Amino acid sequence: MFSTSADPRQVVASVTDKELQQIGEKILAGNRISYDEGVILFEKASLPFAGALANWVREQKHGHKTYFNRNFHIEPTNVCIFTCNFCSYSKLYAHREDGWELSIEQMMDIVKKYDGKPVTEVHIVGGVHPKMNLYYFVELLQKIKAHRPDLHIKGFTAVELDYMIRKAKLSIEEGMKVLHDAGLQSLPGGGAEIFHSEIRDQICPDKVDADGWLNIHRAAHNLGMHSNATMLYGHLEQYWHRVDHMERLRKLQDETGGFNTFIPLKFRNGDNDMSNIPEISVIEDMRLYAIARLYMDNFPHLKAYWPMLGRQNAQLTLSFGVNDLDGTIDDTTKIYSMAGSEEQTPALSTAQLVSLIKQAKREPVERDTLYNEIKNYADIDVTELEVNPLYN
Ligand code: V47
Ligand code: SF4
Repeated sequence: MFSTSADPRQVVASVTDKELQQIGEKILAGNRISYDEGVILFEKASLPFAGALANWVREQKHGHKTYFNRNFHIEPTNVCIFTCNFCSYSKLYAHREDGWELSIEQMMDIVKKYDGKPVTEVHIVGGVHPKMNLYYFVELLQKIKAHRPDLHIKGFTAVELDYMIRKAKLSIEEGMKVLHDAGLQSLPGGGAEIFHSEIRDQICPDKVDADGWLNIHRAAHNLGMHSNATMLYGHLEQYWHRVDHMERLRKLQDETGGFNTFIPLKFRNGDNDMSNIPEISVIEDMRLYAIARLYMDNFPHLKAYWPMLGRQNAQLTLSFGVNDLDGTIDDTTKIYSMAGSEEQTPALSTAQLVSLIKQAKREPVERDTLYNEIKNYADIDVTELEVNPLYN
């Protein structure tokens, strides 16, 4: 139905660099590329080369399907005991009067705002508040589930989980079980940043380390939960740090199979302690998405988070391996607007998301958190959606 790309066989056959040609042939034969080959791709692959291959892989896996969901976020607090240098969002506990701290009742009011609306997921992520403990969130999870049992709860980064579980003096396995029993169904991918200590020690020295992050996701997968994984790129890291990060995730995925989606997050430099670092170019963004699609062969999905990239660049990623654009969000997150994203009030109606995907000549499919298909919009006229209040 749709096609945007060059024939990858021709692109590989005509490349003059022998190393790149061998890597391209390996990918076209369906074989996994190595760590060294990942680094070579970052060092040498042009955007058309990486893009043609990534688009081919994407179409092998998903055809033209591009997934999104109908979701909203709850950000319980932006008060945080940690001091990640890239964070534009958090306030230290000593300055908590400049931030927000939502009570269970206030968070339930947000959930109730969506009564009767066809959202399928609530995404709960915030700062690490020293007074919001595991049992506070157990109560929140139980209340959300009692109010709306069909709403899938995807919540808490490994950073928040590590702190609340350790503070409750439970093992990671015990803590995850308590939260799962209370209604937590999936984990978002945040807090991964860059795993390698050479970079992690410079950008977020005090929060959970790579092994801690991976252990929490392993424990969730062992309980039958699914999760996502992010990578914060485009700051101090070198190419090999990115490949090292992806390699650790790929290994865990080989072991558990519990990851749904890999989400590269572009570093935005607005109003944080790393504002002196320039943001990288859109060409480098697209190369990164393409190479991530080629490297993360056991991750079913690659997501571009549109509130962070902006709508137009998110559309562009659909030609470079991406097959998921997250959700409608409904202006319920502040993390990226505070870091300088173009999207100051991130909200898209279903009709807007569908037409954004159609403009990129892809097939919009609404999914739930676990990628069960809810509705395929390929043959639905966008103007029909615009007049139906259920899609606005
Ligand atoms: O871990 C913070 C990132 C993450 C900045 O799993 C920044 O579906 C760029 O994890 N520039 C939290 N990024 C958000 C997150 C997430 C978002 C959307 C979907 C999912 C999912 C997960 O936000 C943090 C950090 O990597 N972040 N500050 C910044 N200045
Ligand atoms: Fe806290 Fe998360 Fe910001 Fe780090 S990125 S300071 S853990 S809110």
